Amino acid sequence: MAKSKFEYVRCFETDDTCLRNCYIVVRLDGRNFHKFAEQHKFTKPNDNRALGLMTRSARSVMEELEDVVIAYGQSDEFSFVFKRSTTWFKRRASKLMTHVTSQFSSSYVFYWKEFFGEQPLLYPPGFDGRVVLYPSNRNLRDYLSWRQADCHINNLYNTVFWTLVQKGGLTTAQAEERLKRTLAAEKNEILFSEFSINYNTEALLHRKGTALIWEKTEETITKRMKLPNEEEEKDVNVTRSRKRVQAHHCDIIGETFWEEHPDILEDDG
Ligand code: DGT
Ligand code: MG
Ligand code: MG
Ligand code: MG
Ligand code: MG
Repeated sequence: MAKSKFEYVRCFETDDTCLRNCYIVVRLDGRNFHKFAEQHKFTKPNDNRALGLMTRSARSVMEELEDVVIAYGQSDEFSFVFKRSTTWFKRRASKLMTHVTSQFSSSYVFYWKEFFGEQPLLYPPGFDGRVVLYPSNRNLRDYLSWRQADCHINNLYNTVFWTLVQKGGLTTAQAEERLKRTLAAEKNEILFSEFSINYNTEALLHRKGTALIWEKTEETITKRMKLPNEEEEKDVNVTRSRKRVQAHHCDIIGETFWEEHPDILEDDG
């Protein structure tokens, strides 16, 4: 095809190919969700409808895009890890990041009703995205551990804070003052001694966040078909193995999760 004289403008595009062998992580985060949560009356400290919608949208990202091996989410954020050998979109950072973020954003709106029913979506939510590369399994696991530790720290704080307000009758200012410079052990102690709440038995979804991974499942379906040597069609059970996105609300910092799911990471080296 003949080139127009305008073709040279392509040369102004920057090369944002992600370094080979690295895991490509795209993390997205809700824009100004402090306000979004207020306006949509999210329950405090955790709103299961909102968390469910985040996870549903992340599932859509994994199902519609290629090569995401694990996704981890908490609060208004989700991280998507592309396998280190992916060649999807020639590893172009902007393509990967924008596809993840737009697929997630449109899904968030598309599935809103499934989680919030008749409560209307008051305005179009937005999400920012960023790309980070991790060259080793250790670095990638430390990244995911960092996000899960963040989930734990925030959830412990928010749980005590809102318990002091909702059950203890403190104002938000008083609760904030009460929690200033307290360590984790002291927060656990407030919950336990004043409200008989054992933090360690609080919902795993809230304490650990959500990890989505691909898992093989055996699926048995009934098919109507004609067998050889038989005249009539018959119902036959057929078992096939399918890969499905499964949600886990568990510790991903320690070894156990990774030992139980050895296919998520590729060997270093
Ligand atoms: P940003 O990300 O800089 O645009 O600003 P925000 O406001 O999104 O800040 P961020 O992402 O650091 O914090 C997430 C906010 O979302 C935080 O204010 C609490 C809110 N949020 C997230 N999940 C829930 C929930 O389940 N319930 C309630 N009530 N609020 C939530
Ligand atoms: Mg922020
Ligand atoms: Mg946010
Ligand atoms: Mg956030
Ligand atoms: Mg196009």
